[in-house]
Amino acid sequence: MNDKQRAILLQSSSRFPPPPGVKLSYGTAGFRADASVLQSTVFRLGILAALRSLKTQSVIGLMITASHNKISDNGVKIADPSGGMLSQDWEPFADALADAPDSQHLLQLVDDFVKKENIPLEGVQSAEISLGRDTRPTGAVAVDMGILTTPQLHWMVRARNKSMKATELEYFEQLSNSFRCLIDLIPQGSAVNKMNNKLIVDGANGVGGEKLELLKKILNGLDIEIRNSGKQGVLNEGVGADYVQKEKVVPCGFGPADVGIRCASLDGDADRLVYFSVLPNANNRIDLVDGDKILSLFALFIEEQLNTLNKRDGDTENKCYRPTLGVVQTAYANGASTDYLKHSGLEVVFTKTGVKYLHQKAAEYDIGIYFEANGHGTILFSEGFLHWLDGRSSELALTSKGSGQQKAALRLLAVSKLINQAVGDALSGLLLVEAILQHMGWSIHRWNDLYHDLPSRQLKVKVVDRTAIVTENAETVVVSPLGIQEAINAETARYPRGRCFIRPSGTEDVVRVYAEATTEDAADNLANAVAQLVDQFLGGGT
Ligand code: G16
Repeated sequence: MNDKQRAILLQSSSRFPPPPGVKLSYGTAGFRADASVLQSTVFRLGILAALRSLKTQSVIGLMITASHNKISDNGVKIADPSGGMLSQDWEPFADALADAPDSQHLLQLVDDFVKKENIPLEGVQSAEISLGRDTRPTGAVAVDMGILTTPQLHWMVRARNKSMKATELEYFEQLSNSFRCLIDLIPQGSAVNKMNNKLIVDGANGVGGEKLELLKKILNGLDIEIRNSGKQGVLNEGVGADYVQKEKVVPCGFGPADVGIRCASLDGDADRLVYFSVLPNANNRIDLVDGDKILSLFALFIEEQLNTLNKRDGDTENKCYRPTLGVVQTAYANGASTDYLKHSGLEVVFTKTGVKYLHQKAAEYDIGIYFEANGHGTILFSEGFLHWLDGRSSELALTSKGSGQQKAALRLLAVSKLINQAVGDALSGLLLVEAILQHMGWSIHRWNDLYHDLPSRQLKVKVVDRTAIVTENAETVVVSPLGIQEAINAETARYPRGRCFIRPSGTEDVVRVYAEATTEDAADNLANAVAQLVDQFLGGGT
């Protein structure tokens, strides 16, 4: 298994710990017990089903039933490729999986079994499981929504739980309608026609490019060319938002012919978005417009609308409502972006890396804008503010239709529908960026000039045990191992405007090093020096 597979297995299995003191066996016809103790078993048999499917390169069945047992029981069993019962020589593995005391043992078991059985985990062929259940109340309904971007699934779950229609068509319609609304609200005489309308999108050879092709068909007002949409090329290899942001070079399929054109890059599941422009005569180097700058653009636009909406113009004070507006970043945010946002009068707060932390923090505001530098982010609107905005907008439609205030209210409502309220979404983020650039009449260069990034460098260091690193203060200070933070501080102090931190990755078996300084050489040297410190304190891994 690779690091990502291990991390996913560890993280997901820790959500379904086995109940203490319960020992289960695959038995006569699968696992069977009181339904209340079966969660971890069903989860683990799902793993077995996937492995069996990969091993046999066939469809495998998973049936949730306790057959003739009483209603409070439930069970789970496998149907083999022939349609018959699970081959008996896999039953001991099923038992061992079910009884593994914790996630680490489970991981070890799976790892050993995959090696012993020579199961291809990295092949192009993915597992296919047919899932069935009987009528027991403890059987969950699984609806396979098919191939989707991660944010589409999050959007659908949210919509479904709000009793809204939640198909891909509704998702696309909501995005295209709210985008159209923002475009229609662009003030007459804005510099819109002066900007280059063409956008080229790198789809990371993943699902995002495929979905953008579909969305594009119902969009008006955008000239989008999609490359790396997965028909050729390998997912995330030399392409995609992570590659572009970390390496700061063009993705495959882009080159000197694209100089001057606005370009964007999605990641493999389309929850990250970065923009870039190809530099002339620069050996494939790019001007990166990262998540921090997307955040800055969004914050600027939202502030502009709030200011317009709250212009007094004879209104009584109680018609003005100043929502709380907060901006959430992580330690990876470029120092120049934080300075810019603070100088613009915005409240900036920091959390640990991970969308789950940023999202939670942003939800504390009426309008919370969060972005990681890597392009993960969105804008959250509180229900209370949206309710007020809806009312205010209807009122303005009666009293001052067509006024700047009414348009500002309509723009904010459109943003709340365009931008994915469930999770960061590269497709909806891209449409909002495009709408705002048209509104401002800005080229990518004008946008990029909002502030100038401090040069930065990110490195990965392999160590024996990355969990030995314990951090505090939104991952800016290492409290264990003792002494390493002092050593990092001493190194950082050698560079003007130097800033550096280390943290254990939560998705790969590495320690991440981030450094920034006033020149590229200084940022590189600082990152390299601190990477060596990590190596000294934590020992090189294999
Ligand atoms: C995930 C998380 C992001 C995080 C990234 C890197 O992204 O959703 O919030 O920034 O991993 O995390 P780490 O530095 O801990 O490895 P993705 O795009 O892989 O889902």
